[in-house]
Amino acid sequence: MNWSPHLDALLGSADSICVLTGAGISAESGVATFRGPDGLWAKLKPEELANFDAFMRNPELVWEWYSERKRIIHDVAPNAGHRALAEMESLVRDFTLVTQNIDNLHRRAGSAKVRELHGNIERSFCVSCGRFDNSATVGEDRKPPRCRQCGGLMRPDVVWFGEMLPQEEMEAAEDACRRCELFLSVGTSAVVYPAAGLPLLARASGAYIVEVNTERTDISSRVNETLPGGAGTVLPALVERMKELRKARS
Ligand code: BJW
Ligand code: ZN
Repeated sequence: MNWSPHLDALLGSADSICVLTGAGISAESGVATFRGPDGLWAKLKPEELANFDAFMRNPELVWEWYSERKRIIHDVAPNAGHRALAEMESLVRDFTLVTQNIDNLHRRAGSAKVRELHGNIERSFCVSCGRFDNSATVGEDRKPPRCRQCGGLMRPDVVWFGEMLPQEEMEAAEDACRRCELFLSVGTSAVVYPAAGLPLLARASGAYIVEVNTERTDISSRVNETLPGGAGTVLPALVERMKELRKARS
């Protein structure tokens, strides 16, 4: 696999790395992406499923859609791309993995320093009193369950359009962008803000930005380097090179 001498040097020396992932990294595990001809939004309208008003209009439909996705996610396994990022974490002093994915596959692959910008499908909370429920059984029914505390509707703990991202996660992601030397944008179309602004923030703060994607995206022309290909192939190659260079250094 080919990359520039500058990226090669950073693979050997960068002390601070931030990675942003999107649905593309889980595609090779069998989880559908959102956009594109085979994406979730090609068949289902986001405005009917991914905002709070849609949920309140038809909680059964939205809950059932998330239950179905939860079943799929439970049945799949992390892939070589997820595993490579878990290994990358162990090679770098200051490492932050920022994900837009709600599928929990990074943690299942062994990543610990994960910031989840759009929530996690494993959790739900009550729209009336805000009580969280992390129990695995919530969501296996077709109907949205009721809160054990107040009887309110439980909703998935994911971030829908028009909703704020979790503040602590977003601030940690922005901090990581400001201090990293190398930033990888992996498997995201980079169209959904504020996440799509992170590579640009990292670039404005002096980082070298590399995009890993099977296609060109909205930010391809604004990154320093693009590595075309699947995350499950490109990321393991980057990590192998990091290990080789860092072993030679120590
Ligand atoms: C591979 C691969 C392989 C495939 N290897 N690569 C106008 C302008 C600017 C902003 C706005 C606007 N109007 C509204 C907004 C704001 C809005 C927004 O950005 N909208 C844009 C779409 C225009 N953002 C929000 O509303 C956010 N909140 C917010 O801004 O709050 C402030 C605010 C509050 C109140 C009022 C106004 C502002 C919230 C965004 C929440 C996004 N939620 C979702 C659903 C999560 C739950 C769920 O999963 O159901 O998050 S939408 C969906 O998109 C999901 C994803 O995380 C997100 C990003 O998608 P992602 O990951 O990039 O996937 P894809 O499918 O798009 O791309 C996959 C990529 O992988 C492709 O490039 C492939 O090529 C690639 N690929 N195989 C490598 N093997
Ligand atoms: Zn409640």
